[in-house]
Amino acid sequence: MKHPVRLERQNGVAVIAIENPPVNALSTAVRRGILGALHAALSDDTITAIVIAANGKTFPAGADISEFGQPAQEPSLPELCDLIEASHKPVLAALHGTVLGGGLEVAMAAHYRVAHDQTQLGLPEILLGLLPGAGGTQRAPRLVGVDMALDMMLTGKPITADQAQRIGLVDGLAGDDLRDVVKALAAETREVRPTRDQRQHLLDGKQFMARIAARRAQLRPKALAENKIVDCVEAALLLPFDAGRDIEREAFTDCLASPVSAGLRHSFFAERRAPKFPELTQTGPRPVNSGPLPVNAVGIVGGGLMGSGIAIACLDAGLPVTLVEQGEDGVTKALDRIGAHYQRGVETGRITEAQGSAALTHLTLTTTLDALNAQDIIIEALPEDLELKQEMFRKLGGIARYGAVLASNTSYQDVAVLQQASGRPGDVLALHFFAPAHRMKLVEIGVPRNVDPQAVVTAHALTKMLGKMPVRSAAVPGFIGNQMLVAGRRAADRLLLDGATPAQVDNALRSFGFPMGPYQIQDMSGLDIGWARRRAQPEDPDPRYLSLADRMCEAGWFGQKTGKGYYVYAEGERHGVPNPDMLHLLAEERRAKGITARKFTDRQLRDHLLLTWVNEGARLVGTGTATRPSDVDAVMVHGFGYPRWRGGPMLDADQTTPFQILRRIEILQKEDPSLWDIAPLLREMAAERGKFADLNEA
Ligand code: 3H9
Repeated sequence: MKHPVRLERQNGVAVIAIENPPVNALSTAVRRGILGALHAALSDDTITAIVIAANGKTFPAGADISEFGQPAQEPSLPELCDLIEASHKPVLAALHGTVLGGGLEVAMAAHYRVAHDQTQLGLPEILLGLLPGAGGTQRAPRLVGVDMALDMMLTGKPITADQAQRIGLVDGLAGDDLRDVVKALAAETREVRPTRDQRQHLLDGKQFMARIAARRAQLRPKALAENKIVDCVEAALLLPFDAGRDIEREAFTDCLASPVSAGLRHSFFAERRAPKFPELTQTGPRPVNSGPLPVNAVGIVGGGLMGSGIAIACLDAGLPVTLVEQGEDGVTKALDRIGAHYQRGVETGRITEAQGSAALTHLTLTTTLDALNAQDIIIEALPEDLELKQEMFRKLGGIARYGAVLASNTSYQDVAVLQQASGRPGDVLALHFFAPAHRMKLVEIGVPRNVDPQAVVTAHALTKMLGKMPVRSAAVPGFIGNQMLVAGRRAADRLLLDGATPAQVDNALRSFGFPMGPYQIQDMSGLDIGWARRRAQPEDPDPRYLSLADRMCEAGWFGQKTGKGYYVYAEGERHGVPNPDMLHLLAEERRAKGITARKFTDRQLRDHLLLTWVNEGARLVGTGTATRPSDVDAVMVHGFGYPRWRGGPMLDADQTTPFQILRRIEILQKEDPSLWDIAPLLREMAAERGKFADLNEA
């Protein structure tokens, strides 16, 4: 492997150049390289000053997150930063790109900092449930003052180079000649300026403590990293530098060991792993008719909620959209819906009037399907009716240009049927947007057998252009997300049958960190949707099938839209109180099935659902529907509000161990055999004492 740090000497200046793509993370090899280069520069009498710089797109964007949790390797980043600061020769940092976390801590340990004018600088450790652990909590307040230091650490938001210069975080700015500018400056610099000795922001102790007290009062007592950050910054004032840094070290270790950090770090990598489709290593996107991008024009069929949302996502990305609706009425409704979205944006100040109008100029609404003869990709967003969709794919197969990708936004129809209907199976796949499509990041790409990999890469490229997170799923009905959802709902219904109430289940999941419970969500999206689907399918023969939702729909209770569902809603209210008539129906159904209601604790309810998701996730990975366990987690987090800081059910399974999970499911299986069909992969994992994480990189 190429050495990730090089030392160059020129005119008495030593340049320590870091090269560890993609983001120059401060891995063990990089830290060792910097240390070696530093020693060499310090012991070379011809060298009067040292520059730390990086090749590639950025100065280090932080410590190497993938090394966290592994045994610590020398030199640690805090030690390295201390050595840089203690250098008897001036050290200057040449900053560009995204100077984040440990990268900024290295820069703050240097004596002088010059940044390219487009640099972003930040301390985003909090987004990983951590705090700056390489002296950042001690050096930042000394350089920029208590308020700015706390802002950067508690929000994790980067600041611009201009701002950094204004607040004194960097000493100067440069353009593309950054490296030369810093080298020239270094050649003239003789004085060292350790940050630890800077005291101007610590002089007014009373004011400093008042700011600390104010911030502390705003924090939730349980927010570990946030509270530790404030403690450490307080220590920067009250204690000598080394003592403050020791406190920081301990706090960092505590945060690193916390489940919240484990969950957030897992999510960080899961989100970056999910878009890695095998097709991307095989081929590129389809050739386009004209235009510089992999997708230059989009067609959409159907302007309902989903179609309009997808159109908005495309328009926001600057893509021309041709949307086909049935009849003038359909066109008007779609235009109203999309127009209202931009109008709201203008009213709330999210966009300017000019931006709203500009987006709409890229929209063509028509009733003529033939208008879709030149687009690079056509997305069908019709109601979930297989015959309707089949008919549409038959037509699109004849209309779409040669090489166009035909995508269905179906949630649970069989894509193979649509492939066949189109007469061009290699062009057809599913693009399953989550609602509202213009806001939700997640898009499942349902990849059917015998689709052309180029079509998959084109669909993937579109999702990236829209700023979405694509997750690959085999094109089986329900993909990953809806299969997880259905499994969870079925398990939740069993809990109702056995004695829980919808409000109890909802509360249990909310206290776990979900924004809403499953029954609240069903009330919000409309109970009639699931009802229509169930009626189109053969009846569930399971004697323990809960027909409560069907009975409610028969009574005309569709949730919020009818004011009554699992909850009853006062006019215009989104929060309801449990529907007593629903509870009555539930009690009746239990009686009819001879079930005596029992009591559940929140924890039992939650565990039951978690075990269900793990089992279903293992099944989806085992059958190849999901590429890897962390994709299941990414879908749960970004599709269904599973708390991101918990990582997802598959991480949870690893933390509990698959072996323990299996034991617990086996106990539940004895009580309710028809609910639990144990996934073979879970059994394998348990037998091998393995972890799902082992499959993530495979
Ligand atoms: C820290 O520094 C702790 C210290 O205070 C104390 C230590 C004692 N490590 O996001 P992208 C990989 S905590 C390892 O797609 P972009 C990423 O996985 C750290 N890997 O690109 C991906 O890999 P792959 C504080 C990292 O251009 C590739 O780089 N720093 C790291 O959209 C490209 O990433 C942070 O929290 C890392 N630190 O965005 C910054 N960072 O290609 C975290 C990235 O195999 N990083 N990777 O999938 C970011 O915010 C964004 O990656 C960044 C680039 C803005 C830098």
